[in-house]
Amino acid sequence: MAEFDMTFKLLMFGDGGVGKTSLTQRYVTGVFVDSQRITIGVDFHIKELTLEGKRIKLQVWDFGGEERFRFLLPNYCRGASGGMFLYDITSLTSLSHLVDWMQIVRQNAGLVPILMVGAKADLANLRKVQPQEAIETAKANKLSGFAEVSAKTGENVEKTFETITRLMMKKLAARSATSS
Ligand code: G3D
Ligand code: MG
Repeated sequence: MAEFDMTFKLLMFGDGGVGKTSLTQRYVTGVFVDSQRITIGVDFHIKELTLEGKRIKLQVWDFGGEERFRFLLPNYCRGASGGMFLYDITSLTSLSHLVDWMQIVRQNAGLVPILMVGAKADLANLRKVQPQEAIETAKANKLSGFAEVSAKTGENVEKTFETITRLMMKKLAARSATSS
């Protein structure tokens, strides 16, 4: 049963501490792990899903967001089909770093679909970033969509990974159409 119709490489990127590892874990294993170790470099996970009748293998690449691991990023971006930029809804700084991250990702992965993802949506009482601000930033930087998620409660997690997968499928279909 190891037959897939498509394989996608999905990048999780954004500052250290915004919740990339927790979100990846929640999606891949279905649980929230309360205390995350710091990701060293990159972690790699596989999730299998079926969408629109297609069996899809999703490779989720979870980066260490720390400055000292940034030198690894260009290499890991190569061959990516899409990505999620994560910021923490309680940190304006984490949103403001979008441009730096996007520059590296665009340069090395090209014009692949990328979602703007506000993490830790359960911490609404500590909110510093309004959805509207993130949506405008996403538009200004040509991202493909926006969602808020909580790895802690599971809110919107599955749906958001499905959204990016559909966008990657669309992009792949468009590319096949122009090359044949
Ligand atoms: P990173 O991989 O982007 O560096 P992590 O981020 O997934 O390691 O998460 C950083 C911290 O934020 C962790 O707390 C983690 O538990 C917390 N966190 C992640 N996602 C959520 C969420 O959806 N809701 C809440 N409330 N917290 C979240 P620690 O205490 O381990 O530093
Ligand atoms: Mg991490």
